[in-house]
Amino acid sequence: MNLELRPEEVVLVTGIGCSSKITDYFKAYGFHTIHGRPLPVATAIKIANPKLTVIVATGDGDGYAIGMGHYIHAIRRNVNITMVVMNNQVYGLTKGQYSPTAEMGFPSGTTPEGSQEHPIDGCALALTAGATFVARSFSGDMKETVSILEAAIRHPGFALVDDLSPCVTFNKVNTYSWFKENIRKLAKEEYKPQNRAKAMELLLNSEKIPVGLIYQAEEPPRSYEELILPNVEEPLVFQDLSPEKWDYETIMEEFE
Ligand SMILES: Cc1ncc(C[n+]2csc(CCOP(=O)(O)OP(=O)(O)O)c2C)c(N)n1
Ligand SMILES: [Mg+2]
Repeated sequence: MNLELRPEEVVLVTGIGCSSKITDYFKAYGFHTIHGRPLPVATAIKIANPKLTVIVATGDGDGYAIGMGHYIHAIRRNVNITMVVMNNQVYGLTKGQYSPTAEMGFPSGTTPEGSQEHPIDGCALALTAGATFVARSFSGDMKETVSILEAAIRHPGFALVDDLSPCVTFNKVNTYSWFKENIRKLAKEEYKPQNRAKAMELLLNSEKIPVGLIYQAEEPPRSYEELILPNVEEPLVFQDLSPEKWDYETIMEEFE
């Protein structure tokens, strides 16, 4: 990647899962949190020090099942972080139970006769919650994945990358060769990702799974930390937030 970021400028925040173990292999700050909770921790880190590049790495179970409440709300808050969901359509760490992205009919330990639940699409949910950057990558295409991750990290606002990452141990249906047959790489000449409604239509109506940049707002609004912090140029710890600086009279005028 060409981001020219030093390890001490980056924090990787993960939950629990095979995917979330990535903090152990990543040369930067890492916070391996608890199941489904990397987003609130990442939000707090970004607010405490907006100069840091904060990346959440998670799984489809961690991010879209137990973490789903945080998902929608972190997106609508538009915290300037990148979330990468390693979507293998199973709970890999706990030995292959079906997840919210598992296809209808998917056989697993907890669904021996096939899942009878409809899968969710993390990209479509992110679009409806107001995300200003939504992409889908395929881990079998390293070059494209790297370029999508780079664009996501550069994006000023919440960025989602749903990375199709086959689990070679517990998902014998959605394999690398299955994806090669079933994805459609978005060509820059034929698809323009600046329209939210068109992006939704693409996700809902494509026969094959669209892979690439699905939506990016041309003029993203100010991020959550820019809206709530007096100064995003230095960490909160160096800012003078002492009560004597507060202007009580102006604050009280609101309640008169
Ligand atoms: C509160 C809580 N509930 C359940 C678990 C058990 N558990 C650990 S990882 C996991 C699912 C992981 O799936 P995913 O996020 O898709 O990661 P993967 O291993 O597939 O990469 C579950 C249910 C837990 N650790 N904590
Ligand atoms: Mg998983």
